[in-house]
Amino acid sequence: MRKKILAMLKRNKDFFISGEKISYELGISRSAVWKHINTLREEGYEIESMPKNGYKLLSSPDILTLEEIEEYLTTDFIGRKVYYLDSLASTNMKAKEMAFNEREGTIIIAEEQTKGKGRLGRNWVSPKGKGIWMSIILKPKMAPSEVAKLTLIGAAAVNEALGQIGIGTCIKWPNDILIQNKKVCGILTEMSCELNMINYVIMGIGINVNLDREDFNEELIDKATSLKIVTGSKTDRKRLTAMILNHFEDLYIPFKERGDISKTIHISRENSILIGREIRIIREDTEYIGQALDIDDEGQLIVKYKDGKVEEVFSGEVSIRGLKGYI
Ligand code: BTX
Repeated sequence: MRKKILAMLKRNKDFFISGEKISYELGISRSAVWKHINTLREEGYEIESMPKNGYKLLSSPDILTLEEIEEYLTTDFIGRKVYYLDSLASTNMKAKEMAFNEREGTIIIAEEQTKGKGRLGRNWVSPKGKGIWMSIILKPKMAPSEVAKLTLIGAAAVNEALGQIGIGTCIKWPNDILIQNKKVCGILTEMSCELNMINYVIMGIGINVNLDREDFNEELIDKATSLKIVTGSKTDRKRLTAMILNHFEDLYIPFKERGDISKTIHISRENSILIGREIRIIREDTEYIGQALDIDDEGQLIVKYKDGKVEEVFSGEVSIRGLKGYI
């Protein structure tokens, strides 16, 4: 019922809607309407009430529920079901617990993560209410070896969404988005599979939206940034969340249906921070130095080593760093 009242208020945004009308249309008493209005106020919705005119929605809280993001969503199935939680250890961990019973496209979003995960057991700083910390459950029917390409789709989607709101970014193949050489977004793709079949894939996306410098510790401040630090103002997390999901679905559908990843590869190449640069490739404990030449049509990084040998590097197996510290 709370949902229906909120939907009515949103439909009539900027106008008063009488308590009588709400109670009549939803078949509940005026006092029940009042109770729900108060619950909404406790959640942060600013609702004006006037004895003769009824209720008017003045503003909505900065939260990432489906109700808040759906007005910007243009997707068919990505993000059409949202689990929104105040705090979680990690949205990827939660998504893995739920994935078997959830349909493709369901997302888990948390306002904070207390044990946010990066790749290879690293951590991901995820303070409350300031970022977009979300995981998308995917169930593509393809060989497990294809999954690395999904990370590129995630990165391309974030790059496109940020471009749409006027923020230029670079993609550090395969899973980071950088602004001014600092990491603003990381992607962690995890999967459960049989020999030839994927059970599910979890695409975890973490974006530093409205984090302040103080949110990063000393170690991170030189290599991490946020949209707020870069632009000097707050970014609307709801709209950005929806835009990422919109772009993700646009890039994911051709890949899932026809194996077509060409648009993603184009975006990855055009915005690559690595192509043309000297890089360090870290494979297990060994470091190699080479030059990133290109990203091929399969999404692999083509590297030329000092001895002239050219190799295609598969994303799952390496970490990449700039020659002079972090890129
Ligand atoms: P990564 O292993 O490439 O990056 C992790 C490294 O990045 C850390 O070791 C640290 O140096 C640095 N780092 C930690 N937190 C931040 C931050 N907020 N901003 C910039 N740099 C940071 C990247 O792994 C993949 C991250 C995925 C995060 C999402 S959030 C939603 C989902 N749930 C979950 O637990 N993880 C994913």
